[in-house]
Amino acid sequence: MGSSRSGRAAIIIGSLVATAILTWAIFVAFADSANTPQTTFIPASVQAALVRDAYMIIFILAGVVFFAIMAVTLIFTLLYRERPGQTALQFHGNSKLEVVWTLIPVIIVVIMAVPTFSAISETSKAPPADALKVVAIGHQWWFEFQYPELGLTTANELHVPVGRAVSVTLESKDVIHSFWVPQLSGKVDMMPGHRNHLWFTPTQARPEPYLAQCAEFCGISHANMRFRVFVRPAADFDAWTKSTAADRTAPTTDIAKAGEAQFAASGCVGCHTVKGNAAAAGTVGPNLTHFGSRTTLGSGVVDSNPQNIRKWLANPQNVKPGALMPNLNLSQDALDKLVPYLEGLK
Ligand code: HEC
Ligand SMILES: [Cu+2]
Repeated sequence: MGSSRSGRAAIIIGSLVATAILTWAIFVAFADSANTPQTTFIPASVQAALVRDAYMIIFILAGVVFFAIMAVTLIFTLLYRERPGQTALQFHGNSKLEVVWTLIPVIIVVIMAVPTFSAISETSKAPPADALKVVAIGHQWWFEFQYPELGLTTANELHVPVGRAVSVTLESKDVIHSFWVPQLSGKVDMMPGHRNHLWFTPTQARPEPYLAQCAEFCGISHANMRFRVFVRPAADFDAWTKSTAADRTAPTTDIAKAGEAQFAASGCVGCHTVKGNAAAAGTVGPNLTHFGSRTTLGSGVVDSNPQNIRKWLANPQNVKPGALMPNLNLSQDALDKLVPYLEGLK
C-alpha cells in the first residue's frame, strides 16, 4: 500500500464510519428496549424524572467515550501494525498525553456528579407535610399496603392520587425485600426490624397500572413477587379509599353465603382478614376484604378471574411455586362455594 496518504485517509474514515455504525446500533437497541412495562427511560414521577435525567447524561457520555476509544483503537491497530517493510511503532511514556487522558475522565466524572448529587439531595429531602402516608410491608412473597390515616389495608395493588406526594414507610415481616416501581420510585430495601423511607410525586394518571417488582432476592418465589401501582385522578382515588375502607359487601346469594361459612370451616379465617366478617381476622396472608376488586392474585402472577381463583385455592403452589398459603385439599363442593364468595368481596 506504500503507506500513501490516501491509504491512511481511507483507514481513518473507514474506522470512524464502522465505529459510528456500531455505536448507533447499540444506541438503537437500548432505545428500542426503553418502551417496556418496567422501563426507567419513561418516568412518571418528579423523582423518577430526576433519576432519568442523570441517567441520560451518563448514557450519552458513555456513548461518546465508547465511540472515541473504539475508533482510536481501530485506527491505531490498522495504521501502525507490523507488515513487510514496516515494524510496529512503540511508544514509552508521554507526559502530555498522560495528563490529558487523566484529566478527561476527571472532567467526565464531575459532569456526571452534578445531576447525580442534585437528584440524591432532592429525593432524600423530607416529604411535604400533606403527603399521603403509606406503609408497605414485604412478605414472602407478596406486598401488604396500609394507609394508616385512612384505616385501610390492601395487598399487591397500591392506589395513589396523581400530583400529590406519597410517603412510603418500608418494612418487612421476614427477610430483606426491595420496593421498586421503575417508572415511579425505588429501589429501596424493606428490612426486618428497621424502617426505610422513600417518597415520590406521580405526575401521570393512567388507566393501566405501573408494574413493580421486589428487587432483592428473597427466596424461591422472588421472581413472582410483583405489585401494581394505580395512579388515579384525586376524585377516583377518593372513591377508591371510601370503598376500600368500608367493610366487605355482605354476601347476598345463597352460594356466596355458604362460601362465607366455608371460609370459616376451612380455616381461611385464621390467616386472612375480611373486615365485616368478625371471624376472619388473620394477618398471615393478604387482607381479602375487597379481594373481588383487585385485578390480579398471588402478587400479580395471574389475572383475578373465577378460573384462576379456583386454580389458586385448589393448589396455590401450582400457580405460584413456593407460595406460603398451604394446599388445603379443598373438595370440589368447597371450591364451588368459595369462588363466588371471594369474587363478591368488592
Ligand atoms: C396458613 C395461612 C393461610 C391459610 C390457612 C389460607 N391462606 Fe390464603 N393466603 C395465605 C398467604 C400467605 C397468601 C399469599 C400467597 C402469595 O401471594 O405468595 C394467601 C393468598 C390467598 C389469596 C390470594 C390473595 C391475593 O390478593 O393475592 C386468596 C384468594 C386466598 N389466599 C384465599 C384463601 C382461602 C379461601 C383460604 C381457605 C380455604 C385460605 N386462603 C387459607 C395464607 C393462608
Ligand atoms: Cu424479592
